Amino acid sequence: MNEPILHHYPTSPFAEKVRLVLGAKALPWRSVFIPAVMPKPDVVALTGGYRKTPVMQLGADIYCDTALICRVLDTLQPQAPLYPPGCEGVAELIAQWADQQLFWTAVPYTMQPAGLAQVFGDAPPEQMKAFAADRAAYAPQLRRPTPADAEAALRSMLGWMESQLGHQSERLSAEHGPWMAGPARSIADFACAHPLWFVRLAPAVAGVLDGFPRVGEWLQRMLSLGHGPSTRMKSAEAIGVAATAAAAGLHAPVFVHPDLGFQPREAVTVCATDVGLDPVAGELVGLTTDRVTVERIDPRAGRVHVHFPRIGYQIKRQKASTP
Ligand SMILES: N[C@@H](CCC(=O)N[C@@H](CS)C(=O)NCC(=O)O)C(=O)O
Repeated sequence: MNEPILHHYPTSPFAEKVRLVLGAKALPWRSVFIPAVMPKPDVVALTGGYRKTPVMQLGADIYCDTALICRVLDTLQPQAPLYPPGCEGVAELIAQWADQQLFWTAVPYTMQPAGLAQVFGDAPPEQMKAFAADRAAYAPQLRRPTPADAEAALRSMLGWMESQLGHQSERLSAEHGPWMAGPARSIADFACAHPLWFVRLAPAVAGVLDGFPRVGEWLQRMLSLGHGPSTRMKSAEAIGVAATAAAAGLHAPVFVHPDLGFQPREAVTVCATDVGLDPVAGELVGLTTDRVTVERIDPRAGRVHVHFPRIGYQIKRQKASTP
């Protein structure tokens, strides 16, 4: 089996979500470090424009967004299921909430001045400035909460998680749980863990977690999953892996469902609807109610298939160019 290649950087919370999934599934993987700010030429060679972190690659198939990456990993290694029967629906509902609301609360909370200094370590002021400028352009329309707003919201959310874990522990033995969505560990746990992992990177502000002992114990159990066995790879090598698979015509099977408003091989763009709106242009080769895939040809990576979840992405027909 081809090892999944994860394009990521160490301080990315969404990358931590996937690293913990890889740890839970004990899947060997290849690790490519990418820049935290633009430009990211080797990422864009694979994705065609998508610049968020992380991105997962299997040969010439490029998977964007952790909602899809986690689905693909669960198919690759069904052991330690992320969508256990019986709590799949509630697990997805909690995961969607955590990836949006909890993330956009925990991150601004942590990035207040005292936390920022610790997340960035000894980074020189120019690097901090470059980061601030990059993120301002990345999410221009976003109204960021003040530290006071973020702390109040985070405390409420931690309270909900504490009571959810308390409810579970009445029914479960300590060794099996409690878990966020019920009787088994699920995608909900990984989605709730990564924003709180980020808070813990900054001890100056991490005291907010202290009042929530069940959350603290659960987070410890989640983080002790680790990241599984990984081997470093250079980004140029990963592009070579894509080019080789593309030249052999090796892509995951996809199809365009006929009832979803688009024709196979239509020229389209796909772009996120929240932040990081860089569109990816290509020919539509896959469309279902939960995934969309475009094919594009890159001078270095070759004919790659770039896959996105359907939720949170907009597909647009490309305007035909006038002759
Ligand atoms: N919905 C996306 C969100 C990913 C995301 O927001 N990642 C952050 C880092 S944790 C990001 O891309 N920041 C800008 C960047 O890394 O360039 C997912 O689930 O993968």
